[in-house]
Amino acid sequence: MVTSRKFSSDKPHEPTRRATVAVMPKLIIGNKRYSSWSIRPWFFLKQASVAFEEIVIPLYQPESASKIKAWIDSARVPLLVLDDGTRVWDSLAIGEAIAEKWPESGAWPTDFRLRAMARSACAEMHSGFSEVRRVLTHNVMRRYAPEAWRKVAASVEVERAVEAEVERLHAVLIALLTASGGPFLGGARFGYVDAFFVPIVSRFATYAISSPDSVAAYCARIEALPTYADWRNEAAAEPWRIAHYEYAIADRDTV
Ligand SMILES: N[C@@H](CCC(=O)N[C@@H](CS)C(=O)NCC(=O)O)C(=O)O
Repeated sequence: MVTSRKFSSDKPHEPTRRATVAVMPKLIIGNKRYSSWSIRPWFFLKQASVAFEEIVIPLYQPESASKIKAWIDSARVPLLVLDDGTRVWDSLAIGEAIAEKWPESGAWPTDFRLRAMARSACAEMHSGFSEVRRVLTHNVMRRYAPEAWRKVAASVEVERAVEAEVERLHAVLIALLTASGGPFLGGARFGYVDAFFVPIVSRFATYAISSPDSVAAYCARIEALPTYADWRNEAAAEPWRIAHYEYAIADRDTV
């Protein structure tokens, strides 16, 4: 089902698009290949079949910040612009706005305890895991050999820090799957918490991180979603390549 219309525009007030502005929310995002924060609301809205207009602003270019600032002073994506013009920035706040605006989307579990866990997991993801984010740079198209990431960790201390964060990620995912009974983190429906962990699923695939069986099965479930394939296909079609996110690790890079 087609749920979004795509524009690569950096002109928030272009008159010819006003008709669409009135009826559809807009999601302003960065490159699908690299922008892990952007993909969270994009993935959830797609899964929930909420129609939106998608505007991609290529990141890591001299004019990126000013292009985003034309939309929002934070100069960060993602940004959700609702049909009444309300602007919601930051992936976590966007999840809350989606839950309020589209209650039928099932953004959060209906059960209070599971909802609290889902929100806590998103908050922990949002404020933590800095070494995973820094060392295991996000690129949905790359595939490295197992353990190759250690070559970019630069020190044993950094390797240990990444390992500890990966262990914590495994524990969070197992706790949610156990409490909810799966198949998704909050239970039967794909929720915002699943979308929030999609970039972790992607990083585990990119760096061939080995996971406990239940986590590996969950990752396979997410990777099998048509939305995941759409994301990768659209990322592959993007023209922009940023060296910092495209490095080869010696001759073991399998891409
Ligand atoms: N805490 C923010 C982080 C957003 C963020 O850092 N986005 C990056 C892209 S993934 C960005 O907009 N960078 C702008 C730039 O590099 O110019 C969120 O959760 O939305």
